[in-house]
Amino acid sequence: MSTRSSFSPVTQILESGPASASPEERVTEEHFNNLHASSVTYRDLLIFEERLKLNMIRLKKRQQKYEAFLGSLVVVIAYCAFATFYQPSEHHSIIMFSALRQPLVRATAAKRLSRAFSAYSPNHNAVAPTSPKLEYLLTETRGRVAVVTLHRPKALNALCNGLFVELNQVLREFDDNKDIGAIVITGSERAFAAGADIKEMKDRGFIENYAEDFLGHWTQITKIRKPTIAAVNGFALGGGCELAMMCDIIYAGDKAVFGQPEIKLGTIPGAGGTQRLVRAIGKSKAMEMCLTGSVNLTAEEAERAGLVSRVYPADQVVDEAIKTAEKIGNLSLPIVQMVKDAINQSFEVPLSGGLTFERRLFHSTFASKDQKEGMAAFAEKRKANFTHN
Ligand code: CO8
Repeated sequence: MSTRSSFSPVTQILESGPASASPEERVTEEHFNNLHASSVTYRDLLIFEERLKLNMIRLKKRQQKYEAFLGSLVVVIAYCAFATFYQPSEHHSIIMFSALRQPLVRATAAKRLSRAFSAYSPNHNAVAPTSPKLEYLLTETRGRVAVVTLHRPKALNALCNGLFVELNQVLREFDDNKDIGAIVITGSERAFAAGADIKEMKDRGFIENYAEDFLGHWTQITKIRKPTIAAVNGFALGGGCELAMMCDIIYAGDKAVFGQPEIKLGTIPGAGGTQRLVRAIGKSKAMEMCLTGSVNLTAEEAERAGLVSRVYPADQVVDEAIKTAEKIGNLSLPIVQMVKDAINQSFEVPLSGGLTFERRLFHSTFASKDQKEGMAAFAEKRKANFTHN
């Protein structure tokens, strides 16, 4: 993600110059508003966060300066009041000047004063509550495309429970969001995901796994009704390979590696490695990968075998996935969902049942406004304007 080359106007604003005090460089309400714009990238958010931190430091320094000034004023006023009633000696003057040199005294005096005033001033600094922060994911939207980045760099995006809980949550949110038409899931250049978190699960027992349906919530991804595209760079091992296979389309960076090494840990794939992989690449290759745990597929091999639909240079794969997601996202959403349903049905039922299911859905598309619009646009030689109805 960090290598994406196209930066939005927000990035350009935020990147212009050092974090000094000039008004154009400060984070303003306009920048916040821009952050909702479709052109915002993950990089924008990182820069934005950085700029916010710098602004906070600057504000803190300014606050300290004001406090010091106010504190000095309090000390001088107190000294003047004292001098009005008593004859100040040289000793008193020395005490006052040394008090002025102590930031703590000045700040305390200022705080007392400001606390006294604050009871009368409006609460203009109140900030609206923000949504809870994601610990393991980064998310962004580009037009009708949502991009979810697995972000647990120190553990090669190992899929710990917390990561999957967050993933399910954000995918559900994007699935419910009518402004989103397709979702891209990606990781880092080094790892899409190096599998389930081995350290987290190593001491678990059978009874608790069975009783709690351990990792059963992973399958929620397959319930997402909008198209999902996995943009895979680096390791996609074990649960990482299975996560990619739960997506509708897989694009791979040229250095991607797909594997099912579970057998080397004394266990077996548990989220589709022995099922989806067979359907994707056939029995012999799937057996070889799962039985040895060490025969992995390179990106090119994965493409040849049909696991991956396209391979791109590592730094382009996310952009290419987003482009495809944009294409899909601009088509009629209900019709897109019908295609997804029909293709997924082919994994579940015999051919005759699948064909009947497909024909019924085909018939039903004629009840949609988008079918009327799509066919009218073709007849009138213009671009269709789908309204997702
Ligand atoms: N779990 C936990 N931590 C991991 C994992 C993982 N799967 N993979 C990597 N890490 C951590 C390492 O422990 C290391 O952490 P630290 O620095 O604290 O020691 C850090 O990531 C970097 O890893 P390495 O130093 O090992 O990096 P290398 O470049 O030397 O090696 C590899 C990279 C080859 C990817 C290596 O890390 C590796 O072999 N990882 C394990 C791969 C694996 O076996 N995956 C399968 C896991 S089991 C699984 O996925 C079952 C899924 C079942 C789903 C069931 C759903 C119902």
